[in-house]
Parts: sequence; C-alpha cells; structure tokens
Amino acid sequence: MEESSPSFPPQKIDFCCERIAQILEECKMNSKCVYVLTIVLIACLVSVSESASIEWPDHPDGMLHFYELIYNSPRVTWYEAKNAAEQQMFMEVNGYLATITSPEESSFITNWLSQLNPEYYILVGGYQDRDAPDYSEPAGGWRWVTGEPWVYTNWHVGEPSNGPPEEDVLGLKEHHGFYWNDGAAEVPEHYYLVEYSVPEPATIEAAIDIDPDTLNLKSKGRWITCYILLPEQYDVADIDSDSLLLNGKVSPAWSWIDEAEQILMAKFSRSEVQQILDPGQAELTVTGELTDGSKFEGTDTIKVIDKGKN
Ligand SMILES: [Ca+2]
Ligand SMILES: [Ca+2]
Ligand SMILES: [Ca+2]
Repeated sequence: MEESSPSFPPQKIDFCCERIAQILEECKMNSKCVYVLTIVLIACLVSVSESASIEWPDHPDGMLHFYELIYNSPRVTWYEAKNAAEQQMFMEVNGYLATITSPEESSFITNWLSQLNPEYYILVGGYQDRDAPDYSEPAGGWRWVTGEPWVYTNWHVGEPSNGPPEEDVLGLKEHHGFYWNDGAAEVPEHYYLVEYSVPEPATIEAAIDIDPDTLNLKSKGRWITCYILLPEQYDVADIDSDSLLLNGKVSPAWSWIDEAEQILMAKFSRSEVQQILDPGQAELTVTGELTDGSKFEGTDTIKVIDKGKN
C-alpha cells in the first residue's frame, strides 16, 4: 500500500454532485441529457467512499500495520463503521477500527491525519463496555475492539464527557488536534479509520551451494560461484538479481538463471569475498528478494585456508 498524497478533499465530491444537479436543472428540456445525468447523480448520491492509506513499520508487535482513512457519504454510525472495517481486507487480513495504544502510534496517526486534513471527526476503535466490572462514567470500562489493553489514552481537555446524549464510543476531533473525544454511537460521521495488522512474510529458505568448498586465500582464482535453488513452489526466474548479497555485503559481479533446471548461478569477485573471510570454517549466507518483495535466504559452509607458496 502506497503512502497517499497529502490531499484528501471529499468536499470535491459534494461539489461534483451539486454541479451535476445544476447541469441537470439547466438542460432539463433535453430528455437524453436528463436521463444520463440522473443516473450519474443517483450514483453520486447513493454512496461515496474514498480512502487514503499508509504503513507504520514500527509497531512493537513486529507485524506490519497499515491504516486506511475512509470517507463515506452518507455518513455511518460507529457500529456501521466497525462492521465495515471488519469486512475490509488488505493483504489477506481483515481490518478493524483503528486502535491507538501507544504515544508512538498516536503521533504517527496524528501526523498523517494532519497532512490529509479530514474535516471534523474520525471514528476509531474504542468503546465503553457498560457491563465491564470497571465501568463508570465517564472514563471507566473503556475497551479496544481488538482486546488490546486499554492503557494509553489521549483525551482532549474536558473529555471523556459522556454527552449528552450518552457518549460511549471513541473519535478523534480534527479541530482539537485529533485528541480523543467520547461520542454517541448512533451519531453518524463521514470518516472512520481502519487498521490492518499484517504478519511479516516468512523468509523463504533457499538451498545454497558455494563453490569452491575449500577456499585458499593465497590462490589466484577470480570467482566464487554460488548456486541458488528455491523450494519448488517458487520460480528462480522471479529472483531480483540486483537484490542478491553475500553475507549482507558483497553483490555478485553477474548472475545467470537456468529456468529449466531452476538454478540461479551468481559469480562473486573472489577478492571481494576474501576480504570478509578468515581462515577456518566460514558460514556464507546469501540473501535476496523475489520481484514481489518476498525475501529468501540460504547458507553454506566452506573451509577457508591460507596456504601460500613462500
Ligand atoms: Ca493499533
Ligand atoms: Ca459514556
Ligand atoms: Ca464527549
């Protein structure tokens, strides 16, 4: 998911609807024009949804966290937003109304929202459980929709206020610098914030064979050759050869893919590799990426000797 441009003007949609209505009024004598514009206007009025999204890579749970700000017209209640968020999918996981559980997550979201400049109010995933043993008004019994512990809070001065009317769900007020407010669940709003926690994809285990098996630091050969095989569900042709690295340091001088045999052969400069090796057993790890961004890694052990003709 790409970071979106810092402009998020749904007002344009309202303007668009108004303008279509205006044109409709102006050309009402032309039945074909009226028919087409009516269809467009209905489509415009029935439901409008726009979104902007961003990734936050620093969540302490080690997952990839993505946030998506959704604009809806007509407005949705907190429960409608919660259900909609849970139906939304990204990278094969379902979303949830965003949970803001640390100052770091809060400032990341706040900085991003400030750039998007959404108007007025954004629904997020906090609510008050009136059956909770710690329930009391206005600040007791608050929970996150995900069950994450309710520890960090960022209430605006004077909040939570519990209304009136009764206010039991969480929102961020744009005109209060996105500090928190308890709002009424049944009051519909244009915006809600969805969060997705996506597991970091596992590293693919590649089989690596380094040639020669014994490397003499005194010998004059030019190359170290590395053969890479992937598990059979992958295609070596998908390896991004520019991503290849030996021990995180040395790039291959060149590489060649044998698609029929499903082997990638990479040639590393022997002198460059020798600079990072000491005599003894040496573990050489080759890492790389496939074109879809998946990472692979494989290790081979060789013997390094230093036997020169003196
Ligand atoms: Ca969260
Ligand atoms: Ca309340
Ligand atoms: Ca309030």
